[in-house]
Amino acid sequence: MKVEAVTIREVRMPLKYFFETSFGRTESRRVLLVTAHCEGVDGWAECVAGDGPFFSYEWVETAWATLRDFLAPMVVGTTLSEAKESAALMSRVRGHNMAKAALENALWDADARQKQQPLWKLLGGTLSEIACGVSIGIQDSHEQLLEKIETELNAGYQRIKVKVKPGWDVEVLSKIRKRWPKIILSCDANSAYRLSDLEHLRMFDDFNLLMIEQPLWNDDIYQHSKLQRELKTSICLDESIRQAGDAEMAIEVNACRIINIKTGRVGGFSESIAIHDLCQHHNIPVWCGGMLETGIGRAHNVALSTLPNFRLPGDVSASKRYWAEDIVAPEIEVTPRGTIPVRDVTGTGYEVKKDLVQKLTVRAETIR
Ligand code: OSB
Ligand code: MG
Repeated sequence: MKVEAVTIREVRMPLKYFFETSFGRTESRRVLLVTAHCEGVDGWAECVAGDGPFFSYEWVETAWATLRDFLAPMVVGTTLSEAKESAALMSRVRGHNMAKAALENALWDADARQKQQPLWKLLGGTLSEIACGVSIGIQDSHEQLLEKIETELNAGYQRIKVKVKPGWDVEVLSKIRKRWPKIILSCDANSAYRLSDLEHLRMFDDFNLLMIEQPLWNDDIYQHSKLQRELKTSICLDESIRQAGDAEMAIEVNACRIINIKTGRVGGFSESIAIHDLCQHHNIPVWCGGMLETGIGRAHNVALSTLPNFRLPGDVSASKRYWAEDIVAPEIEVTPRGTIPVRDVTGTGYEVKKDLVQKLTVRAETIR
């Protein structure tokens, strides 16, 4: 498959509801989309970089510049027999995983379409239905949060994850547990605590949580290993795992018992698969994280979640929780038992609504 050109574009999409984490509130998204033009077939992917360097150092502008000036020129004009070969072509660029993932995954999408295969099969998936949970942000009041949880439980979601930070944690978790003693519940701190908060974090052990996600600093593994020794609750790492080597270290030093895989954070599907396989080998369950994706990134998350060690419900939920109108058809929908059945068709099974994307585009550049 020859990579003839790459288009990068930015679309703007307002979220239905704001999404707040310990690092800030998002009301509307600037989304960078990548299209790989390959001999009559277009592959699409979404870059998960946010509006600012808050989840990680990457944001829309660094991803745009890195794709335009370095990554796209490294693959345009080359001929690949498999999309994963693109990772080696881009490896001279250090970091910038979200930018790399967008281009690599657009090539996987194109590759699947060229080979007329479902993307999930090309990735090595085996599950025919994926398990879904929801991630619920910090709200203006406890009552609002409880109401949101109720809505999502009624919709059938299998696991509730709430965002926590100092001042929005123990009291909230205790109210949730009182009302729903049996649901599968977890929390995500997005690096809001320090090891010196140990005595406070011990209180989380009272709530029978499935996990506490990324309690400590965003690139730390060592201190998480000290914390995991002191807690009953399993730690799950998100931000700290940027490549398979990080997962290897985290497992070796017992810094976590669960790993969240986000293809954007780790640089694309090939590194996601490497981490998946490593975790499977060490009997560490993984689940697929989310980054408030449009249907394009969401469809990729569905495909990735079909690999066999995705044993816990992911943050892969329905389009309508985020968007008035999604940019793919059909939209991503979740069954009343909290699953997404995988579509057994070529590509992702979700087609990009090109006219709508065009209307939402604020800038685009093609690298030939
Ligand atoms: O840490 O998982 C996270 C959203 C933005 C940045 C970081 C995270 C999240 C989520 C959202 O939790 C999950 C979703 O897309 O539904
Ligand atoms: Mg997280």
